[in-house]
This record gives sequence, C-alpha cells and structure tokens, in this order.
Amino acid sequence: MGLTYRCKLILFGNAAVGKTSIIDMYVNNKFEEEYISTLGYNVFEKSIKMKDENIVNFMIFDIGGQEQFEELRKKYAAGAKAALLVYDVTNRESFENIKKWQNDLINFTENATFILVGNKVDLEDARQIQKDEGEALASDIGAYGFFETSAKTNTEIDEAFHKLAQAYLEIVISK
Ligand code: G3D
Ligand code: MG
Repeated sequence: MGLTYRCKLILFGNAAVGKTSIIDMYVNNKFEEEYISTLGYNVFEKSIKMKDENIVNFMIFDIGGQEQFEELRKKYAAGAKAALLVYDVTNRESFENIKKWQNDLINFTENATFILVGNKVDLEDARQIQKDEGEALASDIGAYGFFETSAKTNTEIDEAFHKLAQAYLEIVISK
C-alpha cells in the first residue's frame, strides 16, 4: 500500500509567462483567456497517484500580481519543496531571467527540487528560444527535468507536474 506525501509547490518566472494558466490547466483543465490579476497568492490542491502506489498531494501556490515585491516572494516561497521555473519561449528576457528566479528559489527555500519549463510552444511562429537552448540551460542550472509546454493547448502540462512529483518522492524516500 502506498503512502501520501504532501508537498508545497511554487512557480517562479517573469510576469505573463503563463504561471497562472499552467496551474489552471493542470487543476481545472480549462484555459482562461482573460488575465486576472490577484493580490497575494492563491492555493490549489491536486493529488497524483504514482506507479508505485504512493500519492503526492501537491499544494500549488500561485503568486499574484504583486510578485515584483521581494517580501511577498519570500512569504510565497517559504516551505516550498518543489518548483517550476517558467519562461515564455517567445520572450527572450523571460529566459534570461531564469537564473535570477533560481536565485530566489535558493534564497527563499531549503533546497526545493525544481524543473525548467518553456511555456507557450503553441506560438511556434513567435518562438525566440529554441528547444536545445532550453535543454542546455536546464542542465546548466541543475534542473531535475525540462519541458516545453502550452497552457493553451494542454501540451506536456501533466507530464511536467508528474516529473516534479517523481523528483520530490526520490528526495523524501531517500531520507
Ligand atoms: P503569469 O501568471 O505568469 O503572469 P498568465 O501569466 O497565466 O496570467 O498568462 C499571461 C498571458 O499569457 C495571458 O494572456 C495568457 O492567456 C497567456 N498564456 C499563458 N499560457 C499560454 C500558452 O501556453 N499559450 C498562449 N498562446 N498564451 C498563453 P493575456 O492575453 O490574457 O494577457
Ligand atoms: Mg499569474
């Protein structure tokens, strides 16, 4: 019989890369065309049953429109054990900022495990970051995995969260 492991999960990345949309797609399976700015953060819950019968119960925190404030990011990140670092494949600045977001992760959490995500791959014509660049960055920063996703067409979203659940279980079970 499997056990249930609770895990606080956060998303870091520039504003408008699609963090809220990724969560919406993953949790509710719907795509919100309208940008809704929130204060503080929202929390969503979703469980994944793994092959080995263990269950990972994700508490997914979505930071709102005030994410430019360090104090809020600190509060938001406290206690997180897993993270998605997200950039937008059509926006080079969001890609170049990933190391800054990783820095926040290092400073505000205790070794949260993380994967790198390049979102908005449905916008192929506007792409600025090629897949091999994303892969290279992922290995450079020591990400547990790398995915190119679309929160609009529901591409690789489940796979990304599943990989993170796997990463998290490896850590807790090895302890
Ligand atoms: P954030 O939470 O990181 O700030 P949001 O980003 O989830 O609010 O998304 C910002 C904008 O990008 C939104 O558009 C949203 O619909 C869009 N978006 C998010 N993910 C994708 C995707 O995978 N593909 C495409 N094409 N668009 C996406 P608006 O126009 O409302 O600002
Ligand atoms: Mg958001």
